[in-house]
Amino acid sequence: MCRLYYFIMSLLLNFFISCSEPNQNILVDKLATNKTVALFNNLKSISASKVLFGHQETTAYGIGWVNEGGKNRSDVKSVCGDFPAIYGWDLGDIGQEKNLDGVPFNQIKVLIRDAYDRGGVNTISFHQNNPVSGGHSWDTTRAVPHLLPGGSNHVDYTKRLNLVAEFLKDLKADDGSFIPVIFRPYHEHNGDWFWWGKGPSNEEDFITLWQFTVNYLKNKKNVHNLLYAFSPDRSRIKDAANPREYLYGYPGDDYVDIIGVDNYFDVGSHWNKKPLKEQSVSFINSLEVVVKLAEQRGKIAALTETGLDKLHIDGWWSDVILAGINANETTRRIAYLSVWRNANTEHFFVPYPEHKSVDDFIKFYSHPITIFESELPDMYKLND
Ligand code: BMA
Repeated sequence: MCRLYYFIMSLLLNFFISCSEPNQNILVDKLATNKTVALFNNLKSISASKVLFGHQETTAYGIGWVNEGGKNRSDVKSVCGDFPAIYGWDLGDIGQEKNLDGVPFNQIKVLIRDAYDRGGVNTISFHQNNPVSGGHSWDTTRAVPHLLPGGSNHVDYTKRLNLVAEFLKDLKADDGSFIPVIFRPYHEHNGDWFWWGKGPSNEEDFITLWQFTVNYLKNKKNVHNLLYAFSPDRSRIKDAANPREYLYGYPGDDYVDIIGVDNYFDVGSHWNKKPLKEQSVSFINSLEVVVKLAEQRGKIAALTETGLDKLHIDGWWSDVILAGINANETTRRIAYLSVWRNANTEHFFVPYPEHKSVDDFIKFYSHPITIFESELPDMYKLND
């Protein structure tokens, strides 16, 4: 009995010592750069009490303007005076001059670096063209098995990954170090709308593709500035409170740093026929589930995409999004939320000057739980 007691105590003690050891690299990439490890640690510690706000392609264009180089502008900054803390980008159409939304890749590199220099955090998604048909991401021609080792398009796929690696390794800070990036390559994979999704691909092949991609980037191409984010889509999860459904296609703890969810569905989407009050319960459930799944695995939880296109619900920032993330001790522990792009007046997710939701957005911005760029601590410093 006594020996068992000491055995259990020593196990517990070792567990607590290993948890408190500073700067342990528990990332997917054991060779991740110090700044990448620091970004993970800082996101984790900040998530205990704050939520970072993000916006897709925020400094590339907005309503009524397109950045052609020079001073950074952002609709977020125009309405609240601060940049978002998280900057979303996309590598769709890599190999061409501009990405799928018309932003030149060379400009994306500059804007990523500008964001980093100001202390912001960059995340990159990949609306990747269908490598088999040559169509866009939404072309569901069967592709995934052909990209795997031995498949007819495998070599082409590695060539595409070489372009991705080249892009990521071009992201250099003034001191010559690589700029860390949250990479989110195959998002919403439990939906059937992308060629890598459920239906066009089976789960096993999807997992093999994810694992191959991660191993190729880090082991073959020596890309060591990435945190890997996994993000199923809430609309294809029947029960928002059921953790098992979020893990469809989960490639394993060795392949994921950030467990997220894309949730437009519970925040006023026209696809969701339930009243907003009921949606809000599911929204809270979805945040609770990702926080728990992430914490059980030592990962970071995030609301990797959300938003209300055209912001047509009055008070949406306070009553829907803020109310959800600030609902309880658990929901507050998501590290960040990111909303989609401001393409034009028919497709936008943050207010622009004079839009009717500006005041409400400022309430969201001013709330103590939300963090914008100027409030960030040094996200790239290793603390001991
Ligand atoms: C979608 C829309 C499209 C865009 C795509 C990739 O949600 O915004 O217009 O091309 O994302 O950014």
